[in-house]
Amino acid sequence: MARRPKQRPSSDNRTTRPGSARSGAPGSDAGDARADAGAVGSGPAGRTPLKVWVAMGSDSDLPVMEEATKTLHAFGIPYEVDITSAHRTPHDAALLASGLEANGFGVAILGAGHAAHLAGVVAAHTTLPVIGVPLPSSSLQGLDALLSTVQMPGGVPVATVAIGRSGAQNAAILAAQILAIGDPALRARLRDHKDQMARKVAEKNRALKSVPRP
Ligand code: C2R
Repeated sequence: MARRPKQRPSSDNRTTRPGSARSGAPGSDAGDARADAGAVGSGPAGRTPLKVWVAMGSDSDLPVMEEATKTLHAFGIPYEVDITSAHRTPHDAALLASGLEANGFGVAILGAGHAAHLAGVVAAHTTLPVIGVPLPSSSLQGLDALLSTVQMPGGVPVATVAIGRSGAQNAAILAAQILAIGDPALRARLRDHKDQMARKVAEKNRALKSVPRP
């Protein structure tokens, strides 16, 4: 049984990269929204903002999971990234999951492909909300990962998003929405993000209508 660490354990395969709460990703919608909303990463009044843990089963998952870290960064949400595996480093994965709450995390995002058990195992070791991103790394294009992530038995929820990049992006937005419950500044950035998306669609519609059609 994994011990609950007081401090976050260090691990050989950890690629920790604390997200900066003070810089937005250039060119991203959320980054623009964040800039518009003013105060960045301030969190609920007087409190250190909770971090998001982004972990994945392999370094081969990183290109897709970067969609999540980019989005968190753009919203000014601090995060850390790890590679850990319920299959290949079971003790490490359990230890990291058990220590999340004590180490200042508020939400966990787990990406895995193939028979994806990582999110479920993390959910077994924490009471924090866990979001699973099924990844299309196998010959089944993520259908295997989708089913093994979403089909959790009763009592141990994993909020499962779409397969691949859009899922990784939505996992970050969902994490932001969870954290925004206690953070009005973050809620304002999410609102701006939605407004910006709506403006873009309206622009595209105007462009479509400006082209004469037979
Ligand atoms: P490699 O590319 O390292 O062979 O990994 C990873 O998420 C990756 O998509 C192939 C795939 O195996 C997945 N993996 C899991 C778990 N650990 C690794 N599904 C797990 O614990 O669930």
